[in-house]
Amino acid sequence: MKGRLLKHLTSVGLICLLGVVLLTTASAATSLKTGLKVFVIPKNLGNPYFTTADSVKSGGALKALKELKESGTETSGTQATAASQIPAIQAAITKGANALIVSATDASALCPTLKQAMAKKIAVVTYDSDAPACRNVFINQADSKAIGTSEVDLLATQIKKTGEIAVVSAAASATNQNAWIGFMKEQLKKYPKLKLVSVVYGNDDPTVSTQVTQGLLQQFPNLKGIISPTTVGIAAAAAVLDTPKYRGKIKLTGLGTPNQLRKYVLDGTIDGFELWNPADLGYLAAYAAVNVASGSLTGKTGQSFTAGKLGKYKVGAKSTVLLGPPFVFNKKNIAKFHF
Ligand code: RAM
Repeated sequence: MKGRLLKHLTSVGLICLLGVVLLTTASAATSLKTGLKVFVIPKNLGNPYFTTADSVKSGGALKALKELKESGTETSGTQATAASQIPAIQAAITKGANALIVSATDASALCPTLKQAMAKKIAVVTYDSDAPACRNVFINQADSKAIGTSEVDLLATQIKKTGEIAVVSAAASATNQNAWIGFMKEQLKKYPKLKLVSVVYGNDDPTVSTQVTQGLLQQFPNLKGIISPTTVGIAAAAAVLDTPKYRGKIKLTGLGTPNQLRKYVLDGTIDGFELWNPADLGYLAAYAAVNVASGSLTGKTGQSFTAGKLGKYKVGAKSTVLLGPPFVFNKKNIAKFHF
């Protein structure tokens, strides 16, 4: 008798549990709208970093949008400039976008257009490079201070804390690079024998980045190190330094992708560089954008949301969500990474 009752109670319990599970899954799924038109707008098209951040194949933003049953489109200009990017944002608004996921080439130049979008109740999420005054939420790849500080520390160790150094950046208007360079300058105060002699801008364009790197080598014959906090810049600078004259003599570090820099790490042009997982950044941004467009996220500090396979994230200060810490790639680990 007791045994039967127990069996009965267990099955009732199981049925209840199943009900609860079904209910929670249903409510989690129905709280997000489907069929939304979401436009992913990187700084520029054709930059492998953004291809990884955005594409279905790598598991980036468009993959997340597919999972959520939204209609996702990647669009931008071919150059990493506001003039090239703004028409793509405007076109997305005209096409009836419900959400925009934007890496800002120039926060102040983009703001009027992004504000127009927000006035139309379009969710605006920035990722990678912020436009703080004109978006709902910013998905930050890594703590800006940690990026700036660690880049300086990496180079300082490589050149024994002494000598002239320079920065090869992206566009002069880029919010992300400018924030990182600001923290680099702070950190340099700890190294009195390191002298930052120049910051040059390659505009996330391979040709311009090559030219400005060559210019640095001519102008500063005693240069000991370069930091390039842009995947386009560091790849171009590495190609310039990959000759017997400079290889290993002028140290290069910064932010790059393993696929673009593998060769230079293996041949000794680069000792170590940093990045995060760009695909995870895009994926997280897409979940945030759909949550904002569905009304379940406003960007208030302390709110949280679930980003599919990445799990739960909390909104921090200034409506910012942090992906995680940067990661250092070197000869020992680069073989494991394929993006
Ligand atoms: C380039 C872009 C991007 C930046 C990376 C590190 O691809 O400038 O905005 O985050 O480098």
